[in-house]
Amino acid sequence: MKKKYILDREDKVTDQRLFTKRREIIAGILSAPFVLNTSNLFGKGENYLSFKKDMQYSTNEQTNTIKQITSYNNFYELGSGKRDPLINADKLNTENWKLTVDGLVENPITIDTEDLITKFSLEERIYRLRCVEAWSMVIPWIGFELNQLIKKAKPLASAKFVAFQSILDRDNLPGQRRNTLNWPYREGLRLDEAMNPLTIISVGLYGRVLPNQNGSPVRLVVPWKYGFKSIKSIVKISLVSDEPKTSWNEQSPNEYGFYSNVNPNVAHPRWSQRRERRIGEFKKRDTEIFNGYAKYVSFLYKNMDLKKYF
Ligand SMILES: Nc1nc2c(c(=O)[nH]1)N[C@H]1C(S)=C(S)[C@@H](COP(=O)(O)O)O[C@H]1N2
Ligand SMILES: [Mo]
Repeated sequence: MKKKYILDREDKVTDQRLFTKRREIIAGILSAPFVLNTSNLFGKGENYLSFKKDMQYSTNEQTNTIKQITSYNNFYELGSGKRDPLINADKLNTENWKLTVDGLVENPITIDTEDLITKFSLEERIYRLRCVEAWSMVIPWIGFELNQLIKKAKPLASAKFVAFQSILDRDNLPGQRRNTLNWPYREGLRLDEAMNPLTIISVGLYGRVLPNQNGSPVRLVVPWKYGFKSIKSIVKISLVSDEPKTSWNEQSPNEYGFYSNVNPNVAHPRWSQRRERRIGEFKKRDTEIFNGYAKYVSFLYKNMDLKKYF
C-alpha cells in the first residue's frame, strides 16, 4: 500500500481558512454518489476510494472533522496518549499487508489490501463511535459488511465466534515495546454479531484510504459496542468454536467485558456510562442503549442479562 495522506500533520495547519477550504473539497467529493473510479485508486498519492453512499444505516448527524478524527485516537501500538497515534503514525508499516481468514472454514482466504479494496463494493457508512472512556465521534467510514468476507470463507457449522488479531511488530511499533497489553491486540465477536449488517470492515474514511492512526489498512467497526471492539490494523480473522480471548478483557476482566455493548445502565467500575462528550462539543449528551442502534441489534441479546454479560 502506498503512502497515506495522513493530512500532513494537519495540526500544524494554523490557517483555518485553508482547513475550511479542504473541508469543502471533501464535502464536495462526498456529495457525489460515486467517487472517481478505481483507476484513480492509488494514483499520485491521492488514494481516493470509489464507493456509494449508504442511506439505510448511516446517521444524518453532523460528522466530526477529519482533523478531530485523525488527531484524537486510541491506538496503543502507537502510544497511549490521544495524540500519540498521529505523532507516531509513520511507525506503522502497511507495506505488502495481507489479511487472512482462517480457522473453522471450508475456504481459508489470504487477500492483500489492494484486492480487498477493489474486490468488495465499498460503501460510505456514517456511524457514531462511542469510546468506553465516555467520548464519541461521528465518522464517515468507507467499507463493506464483514458478512461478505466471512461468507466467502464458508464457515463450518462448528464456527460460533470470530477472533480478530492486529499486527505484531515490536521492532517498529513503539507501544509494543511495553506490556500495557498482551500483544498483539485481539478482539472477538459472536458469529451472529459478526454477520450483522451493521458490522463493517473499514478501509477508508472521508473518501480516502484509512490514515494509519485510524487502523490502516483494514479495521473493524462495530458501532453498537464500545470503541475498543473496533480493532485496528487487522492481519487475521479466525472462525472459532469458543469465545476467544480479547486484549482488554484479559487485561482487566471486571472493567471490560467480552460483549461491551454500549449501555448507559451498566457503569464502568470507575465511572458512569450514562453520558458522553461528543468530541468538539462542550455540553454532554445522554448515552443511548446500543449506542442508538437498538432496532438493528437488540434481538441478538433478547434472553441475556446485560448486566452479567457486559
Ligand atoms: N489494534 C488496536 N485497535 C484499537 C485500539 C488499539 O489500541 N489497538 N483502540 C480501540 C479503541 S479504545 C477505540 S475508542 C477505537 C478508536 O478508533 P479511532 O481512533 O479510529 O477513532 O479503536 C479501537 N481499536
Ligand atoms: Mo475506546
